[in-house]
Amino acid sequence: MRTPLPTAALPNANLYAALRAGFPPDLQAVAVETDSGLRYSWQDLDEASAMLANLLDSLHLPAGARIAVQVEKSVEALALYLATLRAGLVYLPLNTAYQSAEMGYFIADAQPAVVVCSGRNFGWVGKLAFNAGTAWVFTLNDDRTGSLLERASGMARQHTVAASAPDDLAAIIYTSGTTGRSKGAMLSHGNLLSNAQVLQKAWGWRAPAEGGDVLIHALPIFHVHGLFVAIHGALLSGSKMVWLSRFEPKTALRHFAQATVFMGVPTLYVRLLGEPGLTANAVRSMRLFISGSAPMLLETFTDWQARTGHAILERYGMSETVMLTSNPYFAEQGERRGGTVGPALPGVQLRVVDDAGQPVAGGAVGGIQVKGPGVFQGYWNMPEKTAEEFTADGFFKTGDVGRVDAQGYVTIVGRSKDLIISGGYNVYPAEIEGYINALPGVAESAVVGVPDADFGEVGVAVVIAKPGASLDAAAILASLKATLAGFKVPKRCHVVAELPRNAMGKVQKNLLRAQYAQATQL
Ligand code: MLC
Ligand code: AMP
Repeated sequence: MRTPLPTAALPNANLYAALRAGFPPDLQAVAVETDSGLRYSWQDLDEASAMLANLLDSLHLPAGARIAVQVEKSVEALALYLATLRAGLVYLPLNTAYQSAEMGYFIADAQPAVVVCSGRNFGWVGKLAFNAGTAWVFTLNDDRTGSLLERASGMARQHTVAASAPDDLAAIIYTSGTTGRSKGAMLSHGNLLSNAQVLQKAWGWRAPAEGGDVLIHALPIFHVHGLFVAIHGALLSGSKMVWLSRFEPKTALRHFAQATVFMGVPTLYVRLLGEPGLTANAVRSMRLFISGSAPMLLETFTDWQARTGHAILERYGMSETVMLTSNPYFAEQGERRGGTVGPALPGVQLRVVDDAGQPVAGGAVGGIQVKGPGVFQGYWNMPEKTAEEFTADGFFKTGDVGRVDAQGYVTIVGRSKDLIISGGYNVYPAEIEGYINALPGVAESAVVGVPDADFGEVGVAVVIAKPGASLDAAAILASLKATLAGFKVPKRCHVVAELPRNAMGKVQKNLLRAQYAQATQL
């Protein structure tokens, strides 16, 4: 057996330590500029996160304690994320669209020691948290107010970064499940840092000494794309971020003139293409447009190229694995091919298997399985579910279906998991069906995804009434809207007499998808 090294001799694997090392020498330079005109220097980020980390330290939380955060996008929320890392605690971001039932589940499941919510939600979120045994509930608003900042204001501006091992948890990201129960993907400092370093190289992030990059950050900061891929990329390379509180195409377009990198889900590109001002001249300072989180239509890729002269770089990833593949950035590494997500990133092993789990030959279509340094530590509190999702030889089953060509380019052709990806948000039909089935008068329901020009895909609910009951489609949607995050609510609802079934009695969702693809609301 190897003799373990004394901890002091090991380099600190804490992600914040690596991000901090990427800050530029001039700490007075602007690190983040917001769409409301605020400017934060690198020193501001360092000090704000130190003060918040000192506040977290002062609570004497046990190792591995979760800090659950449901707040609007702000630079202070970014500082809270960094503070959680540097205090060695576990960050648990939650979509601001989640309502009481959804938040209740996450809080009960994750048992966070601290919950941070916006002041206007304190009444209901605080109640859920205190009932679940959470000791501390703070508020944080997007106008630099709230009890969290009040408490942190008295704290020291210096903080020693906690010592973390590569496998120590840094974050838990909840992803919905095919059974309707959300699962918390546990990501370690090592998972996140290794991926950030690979992407830094692959996408040619430029340090200030090399001319620097400016990232337009237009995504929400409660998912992997906006929180990890975008923020880590910018911080690790000491690049300025232009921080948009929400995506609005005209605002983003205006900022393209002073920026170099943009990241978006396909819907953002579709909406930008709707702007007549999107021209090659408008993006002349930009060097890289990245898309991911959902499939991008080839038409969007080619339209973008025609309008701007840029080939969008499409990459593929998951909450459970961080980024897995990327089209090449550097021309000498190959062309950027629309409709593909590029080859596996360095360090990622990616294989395509048939239904029996055997690797397919000759570029055939099958299930995508992956292994690599970004692959998560398992689902929070769900060891059986974790075991189910890994093969005996340690590959993670992504649930995505695709093929790999002779040059290693991966094309995603579908999903074996029953999942709708709408505007970059995942919606699991099983969860929505569960809520619909619980409504009075409903016998059964099926939710399917159909193509949508804006969101890529949207949900459609098909519902059967109990004998003698009469159902109103609009009322069903209204009930869902009162309960669930808005993006999960199907855009249309049809009340029908029966659902198509196969010989086994299983609902044939492919037939429903075809039937309702073009239908208008009933
Ligand atoms: C909002 N709505 C949506 C929706 N977003 N419906 C379906 N899908 C969505 N994505 C609802 C609203 O509740 C509202 O309902 C109505 O649609 C119109 O909203 P909107 O004003 O058009 O929406 P907007 O606020 O502009 O938001 C659209 C968006 C946003 C595309 C900007 O959805 C977004 O930021 N998406 C990015 C998601 C993301 O970051 N994903 C990364 C996941 S990480 P109503 O009824 O109130 O009118 C991941 C891993 C990886 O997947 O590889 O990156
Ligand atoms: P999430 O659970 O939110 O992390 O979503 C991960 C899923 O998003 C993946 O399993 C894919 O189905 C999908 N995804 C991410 N990037 C892409 C992409 N570039 N093209 C197609 N699907 C993608």
